[in-house]
Amino acid sequence: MAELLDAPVATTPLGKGAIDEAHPLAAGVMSAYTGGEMGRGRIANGVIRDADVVLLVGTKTGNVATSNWTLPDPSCRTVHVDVDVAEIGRNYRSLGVLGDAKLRLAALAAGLEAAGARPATGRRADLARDLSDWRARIRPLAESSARPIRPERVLAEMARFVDDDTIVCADASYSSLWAADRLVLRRPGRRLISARGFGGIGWALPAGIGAKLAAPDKRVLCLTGDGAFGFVFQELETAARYGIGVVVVVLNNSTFAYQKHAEQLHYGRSFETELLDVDYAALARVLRCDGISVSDPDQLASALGTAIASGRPTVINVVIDPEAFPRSPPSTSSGPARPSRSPTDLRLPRGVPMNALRQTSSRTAPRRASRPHHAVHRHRRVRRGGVSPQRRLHIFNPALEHRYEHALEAMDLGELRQLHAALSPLRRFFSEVDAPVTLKAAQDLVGLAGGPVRLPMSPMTAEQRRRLRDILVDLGTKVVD
Ligand SMILES: Cc1ncc(C[n+]2csc(CCOP(=O)(O)OP(=O)(O)O)c2C)c(N)n1
Ligand SMILES: [Mg+2]
Repeated sequence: MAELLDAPVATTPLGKGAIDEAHPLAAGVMSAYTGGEMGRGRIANGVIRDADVVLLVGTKTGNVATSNWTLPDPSCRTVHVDVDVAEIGRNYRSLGVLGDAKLRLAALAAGLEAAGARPATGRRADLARDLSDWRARIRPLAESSARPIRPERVLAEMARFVDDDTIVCADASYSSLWAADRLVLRRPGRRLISARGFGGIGWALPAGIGAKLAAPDKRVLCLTGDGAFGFVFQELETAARYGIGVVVVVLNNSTFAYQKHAEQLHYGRSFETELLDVDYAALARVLRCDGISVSDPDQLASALGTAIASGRPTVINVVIDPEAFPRSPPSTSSGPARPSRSPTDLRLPRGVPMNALRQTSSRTAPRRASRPHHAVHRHRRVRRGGVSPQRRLHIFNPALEHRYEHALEAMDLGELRQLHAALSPLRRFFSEVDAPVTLKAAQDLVGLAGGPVRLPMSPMTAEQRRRLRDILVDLGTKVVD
């Protein structure tokens, strides 16, 4: 069907492998996680963002895959093919096609063909150009000789060993983000298994052992962080005891890095996220497996080759750069720049005409340079005072929002810390009126489209309302009826 229409195909992280990822119409893995500055997912996200119609196939349209329900844009027309009726229309108002994806796609393709559908021209060329631009952009990192080793280089080396029969088990945290974005699965099929959903760390090794037992003839590679591996490395003894030949690549940055970055992002600092530089290859040998430690990127290929050829359970401990991560903000599911679907229950100052607000729609427009003010549209919910429930307010703060977007895009933690600090007068104020707010709530209040917020407010005095208004005005928040 994609070929019939010349329509690019993006997959979700869990849908990776639904099509040959080297196909000229394969746009890669869309998501909040893969769409960072250097991600191939940026191409996939762009394809979905720019589409006028999106065909959703067998997807639960979760927050990660859809970048918090901004991709596709909710105003974009969608057709949703799914075997589960509950999925259709759950997050996107779609034209539903209930049934088995394979059968329904075949029927749709036949219908389109009969209706004389012709391929759009130029889509393949656009994708090819985007892909080659992206390759050129990441080449310095993918080929980097830096020490400590860049994870982009590890993934590039690993990708060479991922053939059509390889199963890759990627742990939660950055490992699964790297794997989803950088490995190219040719033969369609689900061969990247990752701990999405709950994202519990310590997953890759047990999953790899299970995969190898289920498919002994397949090559099984596990990709894990050092912190995650610390949860489960004792299972190496199990692998040795049963002779289960999994190869575990440990991206060892001596850090719970994702956790560290998430804490810095949300709280401005992190706690207990540094680890010692443990050599997990030595540990593997103690647990009766093989172990190879690599700190020179040029030895990655031979280490992988040796481990795979041996057929023995082997750990490759790769000393990677602790400052390197896939440039997209960790845990965007709770990050500051995201839409909200829950009501904001909040009483705000008179004058700035905000009383109790219910957020009915939010920032759903995709990030485009040409996008107008991302005003947050809110319906006023009357509590008292007889204000029309139909009245709409727009609260926005383009200057701060611009800075936030930029800082998130670049993962500029210093700038994010400063932005968080800028919100502290607001948070102090709410503490004083005995209604402490979270950072996210404060972001929402100043006109950044924050996540779900519920603020139980005690009534404010006129003086308090005035102070709150001054703080908001100082922060550059604009409120328009
Ligand atoms: C069971 C469980 N505990 C805690 C977390 C929270 N968490 C998410 S990522 C992460 C850090 C993982 O560190 P590591 O495995 O070294 O990977 P890195 O981020 O350094 O690549 C933690 C603690 C989780 N997802 N699952
Ligand atoms: Mg780590």
